Amino acid sequence: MASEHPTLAEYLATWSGDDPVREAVNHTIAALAAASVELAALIAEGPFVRGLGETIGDAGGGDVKKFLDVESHKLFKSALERAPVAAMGSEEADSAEFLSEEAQLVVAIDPLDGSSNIDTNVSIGTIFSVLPVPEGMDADAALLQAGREQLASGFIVYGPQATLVVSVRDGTHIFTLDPAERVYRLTRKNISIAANKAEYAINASNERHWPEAVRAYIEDLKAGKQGPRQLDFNMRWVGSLVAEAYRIMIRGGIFLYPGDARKGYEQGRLRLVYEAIPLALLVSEAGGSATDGITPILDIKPESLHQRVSLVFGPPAEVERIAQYYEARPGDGKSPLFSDRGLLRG
Ligand code: FDP
Repeated sequence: MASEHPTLAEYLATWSGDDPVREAVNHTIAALAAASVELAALIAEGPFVRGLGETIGDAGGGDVKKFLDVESHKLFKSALERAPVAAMGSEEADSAEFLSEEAQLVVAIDPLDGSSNIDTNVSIGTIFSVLPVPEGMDADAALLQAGREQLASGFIVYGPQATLVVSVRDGTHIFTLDPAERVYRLTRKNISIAANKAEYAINASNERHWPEAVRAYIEDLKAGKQGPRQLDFNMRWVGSLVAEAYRIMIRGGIFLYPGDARKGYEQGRLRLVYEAIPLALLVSEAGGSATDGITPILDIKPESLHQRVSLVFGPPAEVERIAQYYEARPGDGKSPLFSDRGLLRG
């Protein structure tokens, strides 16, 4: 088993060698992975843990805070306190938390993604991004660098198996938790997002709020063989970003969570720093693209930790096709072109 499926530790040790920055990235990913093994065990206990999916407060912006959100945050924070990490930005905290002053890395993390699925026994996850602290830059500012600066990113899906999808910018790889030994083992190397899967993921209940570009694009997919695509498309919506992303990594398809006309959703629902940026690196290392509809996510410099963004990802040709829908309908006022770049604003 060991040679066919090297452990995450073996894989990262070979990758890092004696390079000090790589060694720091290696130790940081190892710390995150170890915490995720503990979290996977807690999630698996489900109803035996009192109040696992209980709502315990308001996370702002229409989101609720659950017991497991808070526990996950604590677990990853304590793991990162023992890693070479100067500061951590967490979806569960208002501002950056400072850890080891001298360290040269920062980590942005969504400790528990898809928390509305906790009680339903559906996959949930953790998403993380590892960034350098450039000379002369404060650690909290380092968390707001554009996604192109990432040294590594990954997500864990707590599903039928616990799986870690990770990139240290040498491709995107999948490690699966070996439950007997409580270690992640490499199960798929260098994944490549399939180009031609006729499957899309979008929360269709928001259709009436969508910008015209998205409505027109989805209409064309729904028209199937009789429509302009001359192909029947299938739809999937799990409601956990990690599960949609994992499916797309494995078999292709396209994901959209566009900004829409609802109050607070003008820039989308998903978080740029904690969700879109780490995912965009994994997608691009797997040969795909991720944009806000038009602009590559990796090119966007965040202005604040909790900033939201429209998110589209999948194979490059399909992502490009969606950009053409946005570009052809600049007058609808809700496309990223108009909300992000302010062309219609005073
Ligand atoms: P959740 O709020 O349950 O954590 O990150 C936010 C997220 O889930 C994503 O995982 C998921 O794709 C999306 O929100 C689901 O949003 P809708 O409820 O609007 O479908």
